[in-house]
Amino acid sequence: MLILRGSENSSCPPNVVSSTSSKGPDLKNAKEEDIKKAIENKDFLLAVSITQKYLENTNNIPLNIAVTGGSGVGKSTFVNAFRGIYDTDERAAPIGEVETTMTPEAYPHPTYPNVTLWDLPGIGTTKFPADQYMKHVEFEKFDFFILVSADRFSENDAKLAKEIKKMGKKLFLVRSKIDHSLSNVQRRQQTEYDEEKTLQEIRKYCIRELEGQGVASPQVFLVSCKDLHLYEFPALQETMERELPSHKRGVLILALPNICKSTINKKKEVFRSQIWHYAFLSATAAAVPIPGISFMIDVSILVKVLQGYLFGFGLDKMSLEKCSSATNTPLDELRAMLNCNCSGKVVTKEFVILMLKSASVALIGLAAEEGSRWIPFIGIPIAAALSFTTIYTFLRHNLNELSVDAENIVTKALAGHALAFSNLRNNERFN
Ligand SMILES: Nc1nc2c(ncn2[C@@H]2O[C@H](COP(=O)(O)OP(=O)(O)OP(=O)(O)O)[C@@H](O)[C@H]2O)c(=O)[nH]1
Ligand SMILES: [Mg+2]
Repeated sequence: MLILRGSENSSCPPNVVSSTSSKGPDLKNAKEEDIKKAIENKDFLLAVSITQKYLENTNNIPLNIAVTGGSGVGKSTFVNAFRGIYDTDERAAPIGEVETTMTPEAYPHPTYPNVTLWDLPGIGTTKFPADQYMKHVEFEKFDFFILVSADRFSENDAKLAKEIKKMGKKLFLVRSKIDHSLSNVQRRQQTEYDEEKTLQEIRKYCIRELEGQGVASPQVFLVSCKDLHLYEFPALQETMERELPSHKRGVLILALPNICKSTINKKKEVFRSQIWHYAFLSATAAAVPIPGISFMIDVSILVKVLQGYLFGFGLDKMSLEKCSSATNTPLDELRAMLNCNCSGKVVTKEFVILMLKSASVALIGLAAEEGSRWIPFIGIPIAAALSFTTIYTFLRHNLNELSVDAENIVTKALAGHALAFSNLRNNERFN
């Protein structure tokens, strides 16, 4: 049976990643010419298999992120927070009073296993000079480095920063535990305390230290892994996105933690840019002269892609349960905020067939309009055009609904977090 390749782990969605085009057929990497030739020769099975191969390749583009820095600065906490994993999760990098690792440890993203965060030993831990350290950790395989410090950037940090840049690798400097530093200053300064001014002073101090040690134009991001949506993690995300080559940008965006509406919107755009590929696959399959094959492919595509949306937006059952306990909101109350039929559900073939049946009337109207745009390229029977438009409009519709649900859940989570945070601050003030 022809199905799209999913994740190794059956609980994970497929890695649906990375084409940046939403304008229509541009299957350059998928050997557009080969597909056209296969279609001209009426070898639709071959066209399906080339398209599937293309999707497999683009969905598995690797992204390797190295996290390094001195001992105890919060590297493992960053690795977990970035992957949206609690420190207590069995997949978490061990935190706190553990023996510091001497070799790079790989931590795959729970939803996108092609994205790996690497917890690297700090340069001071290994006793290697900077150039040997880079060889020791096999620097070539990393797309970029994140160098973390919880206080001043040390001489070792500066040496490593210079070496990373010398090797032509991207480097992002993170000053961690900002929440902790701010609390300390607030306690000391009491009514004189000014958060913005304190943040500026910390940033200037870090930059001065780095420049003093020969690191040219350092940009430092002030981050709290306890509150990723606060301070400068969002700015760090945006800078990473900008500096990555375009074919990896979508990979990064999908792997980002859902900390604000802007992340949800970017994920929606990446998902949206991929829809026509699935619709195209469905259309080509519709032309395969084997009874039932198109339907089998359509349902398989929809199951995989909808699951991908749920996991990507944090609307799968487990993410909602986590959100419920983190925000102290009953699960039913969260569910009542969701409009899309598949939010919070386990998407199965049977479920998709039901969704298709209930959506069919609305879809047919849209199908006629959308279909006419694509028929010339596909150049195959009307059944194929209908298949294309059904998949296309069905996915567009559900993606829109799911992104609204995801925004609502993020808003709820942030409100819950703000409340917990202000209670914590009040408790600190009283103690
Ligand atoms: N308040 C606060 N605590 C943090 C933050 N990041 C890390 N921590 C705490 O700092 C301690 C050390 O964190 P780790 O993530 O284990 O640090 P590490 O750099 O991996 O440590 P080693 O692997 O031993 O080098 C833990 O108790 C974390 O909870 C943060 O942003 N804010
Ligand atoms: Mg660690």
